[in-house]
Amino acid sequence: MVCFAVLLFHNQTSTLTFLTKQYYKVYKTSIFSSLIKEEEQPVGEVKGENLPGSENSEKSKISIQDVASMTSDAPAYATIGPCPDIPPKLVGPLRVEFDYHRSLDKVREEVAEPLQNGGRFKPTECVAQKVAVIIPFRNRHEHLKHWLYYLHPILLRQQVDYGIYVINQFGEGVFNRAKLMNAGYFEALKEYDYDCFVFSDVDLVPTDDRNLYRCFSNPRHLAVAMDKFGYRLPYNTYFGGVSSFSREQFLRINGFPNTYWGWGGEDDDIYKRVTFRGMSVSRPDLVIGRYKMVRHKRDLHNEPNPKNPDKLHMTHWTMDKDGINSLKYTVKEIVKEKMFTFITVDIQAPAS
Ligand SMILES: [Mn+2]
Repeated sequence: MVCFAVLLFHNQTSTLTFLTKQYYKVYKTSIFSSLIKEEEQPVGEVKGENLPGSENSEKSKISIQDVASMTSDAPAYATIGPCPDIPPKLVGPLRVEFDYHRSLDKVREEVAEPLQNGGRFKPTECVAQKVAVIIPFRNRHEHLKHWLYYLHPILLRQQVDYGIYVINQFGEGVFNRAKLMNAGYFEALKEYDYDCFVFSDVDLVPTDDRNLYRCFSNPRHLAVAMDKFGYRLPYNTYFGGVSSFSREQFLRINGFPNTYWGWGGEDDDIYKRVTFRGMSVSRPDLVIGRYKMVRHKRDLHNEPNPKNPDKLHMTHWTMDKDGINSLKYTVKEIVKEKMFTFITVDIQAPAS
């Protein structure tokens, strides 16, 4: 059944791939040209997206000669094509174990060699999506080392032009996951022209490298089958753990809410933003979308906030005012490690 679905998907998208390849060479700064098209159609029309048959797809009908002449000033783009939709070096299911003897030094020895400082990597064999991986963080160094140990090799095999941004909440005030992710979006963009943003909890490791850390034609929820929920969604509209947004998709929902202090609710708010803006949620299947979570006690200063569930009734009215257009934070420190960029931000957290 899975094979059949893959074949079907492949057939449907093969002509489109050809068109978008040419399009990519000509309009190489366009982000949508490098988004992975899916079998499902978006609920609403995504502005600027060049789906086959749309008026804009006329732009794609450009001859090879035109492409060559238009890109003659950029030989790097003219000689290598976009990375394939299905990366060739994937291995599928992975064995993931959180060995507490694993040290950060040992992880660095094993996985850091191909990386640029700050946890950066760019494939040389093809033009990849530019992906910023944003990790909201505080006092979870133990988890981060496991995350880095597994994710760097996976991201290398997935052929992404990526950077790892650990966004560390300054101080001991109440934690705010979504506001940290908003700050991470801005901080990553200060550094590189990213066109895709993967937001991941630090304790979640995918156990199948076919779960692509990229952007798709709709916002994507990646953590669909976590071990702690018995390898299925806890509820249909669950959007927690790991997700990806193209820059356009993120802007379209005004980013994430800044006002969910403490544990809970912000992921449901984000899901609502996506549907209120006429987009649907893309997901891998329950086999590819498996995750292991590092077991841990609940964090200090991140108690479930009883006010958060009530706020969800207001998302429709508040999302245009509460988001990246109202975000306020200050950067306290930026530290470049070999395997990640560690950015400490003051998000004006209330005392707990
Ligand atoms: Mn957790």
